[in-house]
Amino acid sequence: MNVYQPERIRNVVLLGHSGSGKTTLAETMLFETGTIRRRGSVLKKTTTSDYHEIEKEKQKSVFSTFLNLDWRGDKINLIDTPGTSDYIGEVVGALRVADTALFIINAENGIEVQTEALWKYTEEYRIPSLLIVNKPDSNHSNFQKAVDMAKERFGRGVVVVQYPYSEGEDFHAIIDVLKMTMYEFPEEGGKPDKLPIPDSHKAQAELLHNELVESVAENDETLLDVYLEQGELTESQMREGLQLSLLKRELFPIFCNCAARNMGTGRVMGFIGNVAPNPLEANPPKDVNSEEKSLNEDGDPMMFMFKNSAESHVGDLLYFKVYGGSVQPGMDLQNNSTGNLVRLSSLYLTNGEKREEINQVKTGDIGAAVKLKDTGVNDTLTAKGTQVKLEPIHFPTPVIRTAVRLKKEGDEDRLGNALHQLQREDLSMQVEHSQELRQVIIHGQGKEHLAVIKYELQNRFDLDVEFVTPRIPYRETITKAVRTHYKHKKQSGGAGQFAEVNLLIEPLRDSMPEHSDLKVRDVQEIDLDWGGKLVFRNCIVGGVIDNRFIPAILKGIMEKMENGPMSSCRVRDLRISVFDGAMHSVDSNDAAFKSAALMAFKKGFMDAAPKLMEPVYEILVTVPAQYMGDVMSDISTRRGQIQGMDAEGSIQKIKAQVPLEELDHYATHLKSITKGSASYSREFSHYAAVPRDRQQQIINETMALDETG
Ligand SMILES: Nc1nc2c(ncn2[C@@H]2O[C@H](COP(=O)(O)OP(=O)(O)OP(=O)(O)O)[C@@H](O)[C@H]2O)c(=O)[nH]1
Ligand SMILES: [Mg+2]
Repeated sequence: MNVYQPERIRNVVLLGHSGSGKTTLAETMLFETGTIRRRGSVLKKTTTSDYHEIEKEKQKSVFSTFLNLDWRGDKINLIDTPGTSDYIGEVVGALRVADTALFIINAENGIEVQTEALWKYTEEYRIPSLLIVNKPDSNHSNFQKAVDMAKERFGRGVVVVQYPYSEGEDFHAIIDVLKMTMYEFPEEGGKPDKLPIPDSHKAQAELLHNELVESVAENDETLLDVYLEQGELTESQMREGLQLSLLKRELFPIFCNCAARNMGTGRVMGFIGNVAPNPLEANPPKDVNSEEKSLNEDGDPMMFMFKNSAESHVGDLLYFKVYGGSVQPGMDLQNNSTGNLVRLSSLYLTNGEKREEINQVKTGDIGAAVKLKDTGVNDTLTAKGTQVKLEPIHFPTPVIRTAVRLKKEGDEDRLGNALHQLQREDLSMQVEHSQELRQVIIHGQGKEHLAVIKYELQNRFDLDVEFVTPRIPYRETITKAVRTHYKHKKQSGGAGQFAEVNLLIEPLRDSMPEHSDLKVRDVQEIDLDWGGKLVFRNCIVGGVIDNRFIPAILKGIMEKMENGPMSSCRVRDLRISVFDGAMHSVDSNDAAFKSAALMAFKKGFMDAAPKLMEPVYEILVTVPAQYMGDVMSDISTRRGQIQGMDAEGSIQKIKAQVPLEELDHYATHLKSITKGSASYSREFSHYAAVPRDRQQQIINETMALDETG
């Protein structure tokens, strides 16, 4: 493989709803460019792109795959992404380094849900986008419907460049209204014959041609003048105009392809080479301060790590894009996340599973590296002394959680290591080792995402695991103030133990009453690790308890707060004042005061009308208007409270607060009641009292868990 100049590189990401034909199209492109000799298929599990076992099993993509091909001297780095929304983490990394997006639309269904969601990402990332309508050979193909839907959803910028001569089984030719040519394909696909547009299609082709030329002219004043004067634009003027309006996301050309029959990819690759931006022309990346960083091919080397896909026998395989200079094996670069120097060892170009070693990667190009010490996704590596850090990829926050249970004891360390590795590879998942809940909890993007994680744990890491319902981090607090007292006295043989403590325990509020009989000598405001506060006050007068025992008293209280008196849940939001007690000159010590305080607190807490609190999340549901009613009534059955609504075209946004307990299978349920068209995000909001009838039930459940462990 040659080393390419930035001008000859095109970084292209394939996007679209699952099943639209991205992997098939990628395979066809690899075949057409001679990169592979035999064209594999998704159904036969033989594509270059879906090479992971789980992808073969599911017959769909789960991971983003990096391919590279040469089309007439242009190097196309093609990234095939999964179209299932659960695997969005794989897509956002790819979007970060792509300079052009190719949306694949299934001609049977038009614009589908995930395609719309991905479109929003390309808007946000400002990625020039083309659309390819695929599967025109299907008996259910409806090209015009796909075009109409695209115009409706993505705006007037959508323009037809190609359309099928006929649809269904008979499909064999594409009419190109930019070149004003018909491409007719041999039965086995491949290189088409270029023919004049048949009379029966002339009027339609002329109409679309004029629409296209007008759209290009409209977006550029100089071209508009030429067009108005001459009534036409030359091929090079069209190219120039298309290039500009593509980059500015003013135009979104539509092509037609039949990936399965290998018809039409050549023209699309040609268009990418001629019109799509090279990395130097593309919208530049930003650094962590949101400043744009233009690419300097003659400058110092700079590379950004955007994906980690550990491969067997090599360990972490880190994919990178070069944003300045060029990088070579043996170079020492500075990792600006850690400050450490990192030596580059072997560098590769990849075509799915196949890796080819390369001795240089230039500005704008994408490669993969192994054995990079302490380096991971989102790190920027630069020449020594250069401090640039590119903006990290923002992975979506998880919407679903599960607890992992090992079926065999003794595998805990192996599980910990496996999850650590999986997390290095997938930043859209989060792992929480919850001491509080005594569970390892995995947070992910959906049921299928969690299923892939389970598959990896079982098959790649050989761990016998099951996924179980995660516990809820309830909290305990009190609703009234009490004074409590405990005397700890023990006589065992020689030395005894003695301590006596009086506490005032109050619910913590914004404005608290003062007590005329208490003299506050010292206040500690403690932010609890598990949220909420403890205000701890020393109100001892006359030295009835020595100052040196006060920390032991606090320790005793804190110990019980971590393991609440009512249901072993964490306790929060209290004000506790030590106001009296007694000590003994010989028998009092820290241990005695700690025990006395713990017991006093435990007893007082239970007398102070304790209550259980549950975590409440704020959710934001995005849903097409027609499902709005269903989603709202579902939220109310989940004890949810609607906070607000907002409309964005035909899409509604619902904000609500829902207890975590009610969100356990929400992601899956929401999809099922909206035919996959709704999505949601969530974030912790606050703790609220558990309904009375649930409280005792939860206490019984957690107590039972305590016994079984
Ligand atoms: N009739 C017809 N079927 C096609 C065409 N292209 C792809 N398919 C079929 O559509 C199905 C899905 O194709 P894929 O290439 O796996 O789709 P994808 O977009 O990669 O799907 P995800 O990986 O799930 O995102 C497969 O069964 C393909 O054989 C086409 O041009 N015509
Ligand atoms: Mg695929």
